[in-house]
Amino acid sequence: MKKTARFVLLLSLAPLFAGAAILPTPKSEIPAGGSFRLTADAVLSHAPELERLADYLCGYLHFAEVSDSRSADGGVALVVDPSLGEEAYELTVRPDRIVIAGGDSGGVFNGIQTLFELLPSEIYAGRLRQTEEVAIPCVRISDAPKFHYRGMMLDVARTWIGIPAVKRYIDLFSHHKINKLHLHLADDEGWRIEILSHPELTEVGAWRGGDSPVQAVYGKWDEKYGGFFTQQELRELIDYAAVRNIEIIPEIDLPGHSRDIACVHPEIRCDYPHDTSPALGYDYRSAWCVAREENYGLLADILGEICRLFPSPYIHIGGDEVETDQWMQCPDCRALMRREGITEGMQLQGIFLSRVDSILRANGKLPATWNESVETGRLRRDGRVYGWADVKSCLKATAAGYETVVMPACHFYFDMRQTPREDGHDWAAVFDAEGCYAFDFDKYGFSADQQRRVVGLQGAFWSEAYVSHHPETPDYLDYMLFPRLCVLAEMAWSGKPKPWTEFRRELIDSHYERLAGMDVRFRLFPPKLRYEKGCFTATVDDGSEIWYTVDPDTAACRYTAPLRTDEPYRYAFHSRYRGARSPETAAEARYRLITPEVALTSSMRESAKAPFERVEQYRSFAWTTRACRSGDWFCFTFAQPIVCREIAVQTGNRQLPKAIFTTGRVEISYDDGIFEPAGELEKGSVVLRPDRPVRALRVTATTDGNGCPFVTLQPLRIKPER
Ligand code: TNX
Repeated sequence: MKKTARFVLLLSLAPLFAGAAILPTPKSEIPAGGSFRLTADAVLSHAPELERLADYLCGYLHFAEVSDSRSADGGVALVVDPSLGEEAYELTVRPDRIVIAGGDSGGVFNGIQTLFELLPSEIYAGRLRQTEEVAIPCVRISDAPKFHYRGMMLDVARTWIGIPAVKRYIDLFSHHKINKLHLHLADDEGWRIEILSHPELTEVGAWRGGDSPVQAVYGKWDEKYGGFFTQQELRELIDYAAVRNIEIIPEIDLPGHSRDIACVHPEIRCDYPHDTSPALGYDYRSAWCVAREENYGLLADILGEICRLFPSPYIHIGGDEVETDQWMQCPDCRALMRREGITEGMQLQGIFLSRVDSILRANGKLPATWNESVETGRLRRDGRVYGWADVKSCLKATAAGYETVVMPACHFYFDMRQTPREDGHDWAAVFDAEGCYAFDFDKYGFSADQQRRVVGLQGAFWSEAYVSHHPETPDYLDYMLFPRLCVLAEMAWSGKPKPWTEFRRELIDSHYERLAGMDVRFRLFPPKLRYEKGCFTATVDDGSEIWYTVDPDTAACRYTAPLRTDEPYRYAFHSRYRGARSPETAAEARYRLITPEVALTSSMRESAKAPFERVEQYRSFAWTTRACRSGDWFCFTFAQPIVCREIAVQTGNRQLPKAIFTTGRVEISYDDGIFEPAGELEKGSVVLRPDRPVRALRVTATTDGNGCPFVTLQPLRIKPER
């Protein structure tokens, strides 16, 4: 009886892992005959120095015994063989035992991850209890990484991402053999690391909105929003990551992106009479004054503590997107420029960089910086460059001889949206997993010499839009990261040995199951649609379920057969597989917009750079010259009353609730010229479904200020009646 049950179980597990593709692709994989039977009686033996990895493995698999002496038959052995090299490993599954030999402990860790991929995906939740034995087909896998820097950046500054979530991502990244976590710890909207000598940086600067001197920028106006890591928590996090072969590289973004610390320490800004009236008295400037000598004392305190806390040899000091006009208006900076015989803001940034560089070196560390530092001409040869802006910046940094982390936004910024109508930024590109895979050193013309300067690849998630997506739940972040991170891992670990179609197939057939086992709410590729002769057909090639909705706000139904309709714009489709979901997809007709003639008036003045006519002509957004006060308004008046099924009104930026009417009400005037309440703004926008022809539409602010020196307004998005 028992035998039969075991036989059935083996059969049902077999298709899960027999022949499953390993991701990232190993260098060599040689199948052998037979299989190893993993049972609850298995023994784990490990080299004495691998005790912590043995503990780690015991968190996932049950062993009857763990020993740090010689390996025994019928078990798993973890050994170190330095001849294999850094991070490399050999995983041998034989009928009598499994041996994971690593060049170092990182190599053993990587081998363990590959072993996990040979097991049913319950392993990731620690739910694989070998009460029934699991058969692992015999194989010999020899593997080593292409790059020793395989990184992921998380911006915990704009949206606070706390310890439990960061630990979860460390686990998820490490399952993909990612070995660096770049933590963006300070930016305009938040300071996230305790500094013992300056407790005010977190007491005050870790919070924004409400009564904080740091104003909310991305919504959450009244709520005091934030959080920070204590040094003790970070020590534990560094250790947690180290066990998982991940090094944490901290970043404090300097000398720009510093509005938060400048709100706590206003004296670090340039000293000149600055007009704060456009932001209703709020000092929106975000750069450190280069000429103020005391600033370097404060920086020595801050960076000194960071250098002592983090074992990483590099400390990232930012350097991106500095608004140098502040320096140009500062008498002290100008005097410094005269003394130094320089004329450009970038050169001033170079002076700042040199000063911070000296602080780091005095603490035994080297600087890591964004690609702008190459332009300053002051980055020393042993500094590390992170090429973010575009591919060109990576080409330039490597040509200049810098060790470079390649992460151009157009392939590696996972805050970019994945198709045009999904959430996320689009300033660099709109790309999904395939777009990430399209990055190619040869195609972009990196010479052999330049490629030698590449230390590795990195993905990034910037979080200014995340704050408005329920950051308490991981759905949005999971969706933005996966499966793009799987692609990053493939490229950084193995190069790109397969064509996209083959890799995509393996991702779906072998890795979706694992991602679901890790409880990742990842993004599926959307269903393909065909609308022909009044009939909608939807198909997927990943085994997921197809669902559809009719009209907005209706419950989803399971799609089982083609749908007959002559109103295709009413239908939207998506697919689901366990916790994963595809974006919505629909016939173009659903998204068609009309652009009736309209005039825009406002209680606020337009800025010459982005005048109101852009919005009237449905071209792009407009800017005002100051933030709004309660009572400020925009009014759209149509040349003819318009008939439509939907009007979307949006103050602020697209996909990012910044420069909005923090709160506001919307009124519509129909044919009688009287304005009637039609809705309230939420995060600066609202969708209206008027039931009569609309003559005019008015949006009125009900809160003073928005944390910016201006308001932006998007063109109306109007959908035809049908
Ligand atoms: C540019 S990347 C930035 C970030 C933004 C990001 C949004 C970089 C070094 N600077 O401050 O969050 O774009 O994609």
